[in-house]
Amino acid sequence: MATLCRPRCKMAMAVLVVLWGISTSARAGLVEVQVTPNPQEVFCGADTIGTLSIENYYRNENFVRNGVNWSGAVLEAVFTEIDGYCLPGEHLANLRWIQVVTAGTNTIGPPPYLDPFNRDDGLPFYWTEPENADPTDGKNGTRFFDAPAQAVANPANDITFEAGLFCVDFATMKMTFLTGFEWGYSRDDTDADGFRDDVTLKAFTWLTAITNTMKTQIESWDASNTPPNFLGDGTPDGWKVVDDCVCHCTPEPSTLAILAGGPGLYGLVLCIRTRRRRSGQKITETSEQ
Ligand SMILES: [Ca+2]
Ligand SMILES: [Ca+2]
Ligand SMILES: [Ca+2]
Repeated sequence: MATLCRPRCKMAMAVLVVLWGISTSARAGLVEVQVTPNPQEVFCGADTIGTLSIENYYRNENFVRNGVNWSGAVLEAVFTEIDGYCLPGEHLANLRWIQVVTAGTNTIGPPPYLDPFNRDDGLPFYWTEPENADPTDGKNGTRFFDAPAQAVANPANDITFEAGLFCVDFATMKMTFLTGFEWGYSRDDTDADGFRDDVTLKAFTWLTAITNTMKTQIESWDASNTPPNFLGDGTPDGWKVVDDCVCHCTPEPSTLAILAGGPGLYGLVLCIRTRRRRSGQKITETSEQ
């Protein structure tokens, strides 16, 4: 197996794109390119459901890892649910991130592909389910963080990403695109000091609708539940991108504990939800990226 994929493995090693330590937002609040607007409003159908803020987008040059110098970029985006979209005691429960590597040179795989190229589960999402739920990683889908980089001794490279925030209905395998953006960087020896450590960030572009590239990657996603590679069985798994909003609100864990103690309270919550929906305070959906 290792011998069969030798040439590709060699290239992959040379151009390794890493998901860097998630707690590495060492320079929080640094955005080195123009991001307008920031934050961006997020809609699902006609509902404004929150905002997405680009908290970090910067060059990450010459950091040392395992005794080797690396260069790359850092991007962090944070979704904040708007007050009043979900009822008090509830939160948006089914947010997921998807990232596509859309173009580049010396990337770990041939673009376009869903990130991570080396699959860590059978789902098309950027975070694994445990990562998505982790308060230090995906924060229930409200946080996207990536810090791709390569050793400065590697060949020059260039990479373009599209990241998208979705609501996902696992029962029907439908997902709604909420918002997204394009970003990326190139790494070369622009100062001619002999090290390919000089990073140039790509422009940041909001995506107000899902691109065909991302949609195709999602709808053709073919995986198995078999580790370590989760390779497919030749048939798309059936994920569909839909315009109808599939976002839903779920009681916070603390609220669930209260509800478990009293059916009367649960009835009250249901009653409030119905009344607010009928009054039109909750609207419906749009999709974008
Ligand atoms: Ca995945
Ligand atoms: Ca250099
Ligand atoms: Ca399949």
